[in-house]
Amino acid sequence: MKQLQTEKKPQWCPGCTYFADLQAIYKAFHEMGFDETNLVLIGGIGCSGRITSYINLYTIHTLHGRPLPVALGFKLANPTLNVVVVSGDGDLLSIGGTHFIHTARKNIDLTVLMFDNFVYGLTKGQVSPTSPHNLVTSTTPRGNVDEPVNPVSLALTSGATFVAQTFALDVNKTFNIIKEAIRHRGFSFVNILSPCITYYRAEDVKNFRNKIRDLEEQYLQDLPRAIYNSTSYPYYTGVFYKVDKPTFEEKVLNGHIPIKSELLQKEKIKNLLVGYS
Ligand SMILES: Cc1ncc(C[n+]2csc(CCOP(=O)(O)OP(=O)(O)O)c2C)c(N)n1
Ligand code: SF4
Repeated sequence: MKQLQTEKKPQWCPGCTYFADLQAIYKAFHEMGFDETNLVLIGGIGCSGRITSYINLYTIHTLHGRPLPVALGFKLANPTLNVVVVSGDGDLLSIGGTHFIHTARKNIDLTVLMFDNFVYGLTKGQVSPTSPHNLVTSTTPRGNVDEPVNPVSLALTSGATFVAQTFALDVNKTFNIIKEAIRHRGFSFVNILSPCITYYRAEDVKNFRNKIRDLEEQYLQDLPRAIYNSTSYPYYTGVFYKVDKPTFEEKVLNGHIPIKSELLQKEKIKNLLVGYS
């Protein structure tokens, strides 16, 4: 697993829940045998997107809100690649919100791991689309007047074919769900509840475990039931929905691989990148 770690020390606040998310990702990538030839990791902009600097694979730190179009480009150029996106609730549901809906709707074979910390962390705690109603933030000093977006409901109603939710500090559960999400053929979304310990109400973070309960779902193909479960509070963690449907790239590429297979060899990829470092 050490080989997956870069020399950079994560620039996150001490005790940030993202450290737990990163551990789960390291474990999943290690167990699934990912290296430079079979996985690309795309990050958005935010504390969450910084993860691209901490994983020793080919990664791209994109523009704010745009990790999904970049991921789509990779997947269409080379559908044999595993393409994983990691970003925050602001990046994916605010500035990148329409990309989220349309990428899910097209059932593109990507895995999106959203670090849901309920605020904009990097820019110092502004309100985000998942901030709870009444939350006091730097931009809502008298409390958030809006109702939050429910990321699990949004993914389900947008057409995602694998939808799950976990809690950052349950590293093993997150690890297992990440593996399942990556193995799923189609758009998979995992909302990792990762409260920001610096800008989210501190008492909430300490008590967060009381706000979750396990979802022992047996009816994974029942969309109305999954949507109903997604609205429950305390939050359910587990897999809400999982169905098999043709992916966008299967439909448009019909088995054609635009990038020739010899380019997938490790040494050749390295040669290709000489000059771009
Ligand atoms: C086009 C553009 N608008 C705004 C910003 C400033 N900005 C950087 S990160 C960010 C929000 C980050 O919040 P989130 O996606 O929830 O990630 P977190 O830092 O909480 O992990 C914003 C507004 C930017 N970099 N680019
Ligand atoms: S601001 Fe919040 S999300 Fe960002 S590193 Fe600090 S604790 Fe983590």
